[in-house]
Amino acid sequence: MLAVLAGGTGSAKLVRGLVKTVTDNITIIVNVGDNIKLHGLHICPDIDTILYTLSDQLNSGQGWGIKNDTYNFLHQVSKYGSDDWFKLGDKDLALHLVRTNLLNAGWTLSEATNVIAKRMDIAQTVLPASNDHVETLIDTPQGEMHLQEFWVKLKGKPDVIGVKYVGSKKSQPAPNVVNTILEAEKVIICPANPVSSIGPMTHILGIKEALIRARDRVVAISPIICDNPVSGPADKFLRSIGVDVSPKGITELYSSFVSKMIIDENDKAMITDIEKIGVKVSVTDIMMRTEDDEQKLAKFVIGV
Ligand code: FO1
Repeated sequence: MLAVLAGGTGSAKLVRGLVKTVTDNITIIVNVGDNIKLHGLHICPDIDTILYTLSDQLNSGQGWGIKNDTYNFLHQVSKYGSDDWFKLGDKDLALHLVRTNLLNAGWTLSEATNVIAKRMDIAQTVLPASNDHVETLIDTPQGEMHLQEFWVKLKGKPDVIGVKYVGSKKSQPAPNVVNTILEAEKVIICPANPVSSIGPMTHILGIKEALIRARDRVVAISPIICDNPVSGPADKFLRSIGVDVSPKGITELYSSFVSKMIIDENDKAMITDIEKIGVKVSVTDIMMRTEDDEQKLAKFVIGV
């Protein structure tokens, strides 16, 4: 069994590559720090991106939401004065509604995710990192705000002073998260935002400890090429926590629980420097532009 630690868009590409070329025997442990309650609905963007990818419903161009969706609900609620900055499609809404009803009926997020994945005919296992409330807050000169407010509503424009994982210290890993990490042949950390996708998971008591115990089998793919994030605001977040925006900085951040790092060809001059940290480095083209790239990277990850 392969274990994969995933955020949203970038992670979903690698997950799709792994499923298409390597194995269906994958358990994907997904970030919950992005989750947000809007219009009374529990929305789990990273879990949903993974579910839509595995059920072939993802709007791949966008990297989130359902393909060919419409936005009638959103237009209508905005007429009545509700917020419409978070683009919830009509088809996407169905998932949030079903999940919210299950949670309101007393189901845990893992149980709700599991039943929804089955109803989508997904063969792989999708586990929320935690069933408890973990929320990523971004500290800016305008004050603290939810990650989605920073990224979607304010388009990632405010300066970032710091990042907080509210609830992480009181949270437990969801059932099967720790044993999945401990029992997997390989644990893959996707090229996801290290601060807002991987960070909320490694700050949950028990997850980092399990990764440290599994370190020899843990491999990460750098989310940074040269000094640029592959996507999203990773650079602002990393600077705010004092981490260098480079594959070397990511390796330093991950080195207690990662024994192998995959970096891009453009960064091969850094190999010796990174290996001094005590992490083995492999080099390939890590940019996933096409499904072919996703599959090539997936095969490479399995081979290191
Ligand atoms: N990202 C955006 O940039 N704009 C949106 O309006 C937006 C809506 C949205 C709705 C449902 C969903 O599951 C994801 C959505 N995302 C949107 C993606 C999301 O904000 C982030 O990219 C992830 O949370 C980061 O992994």
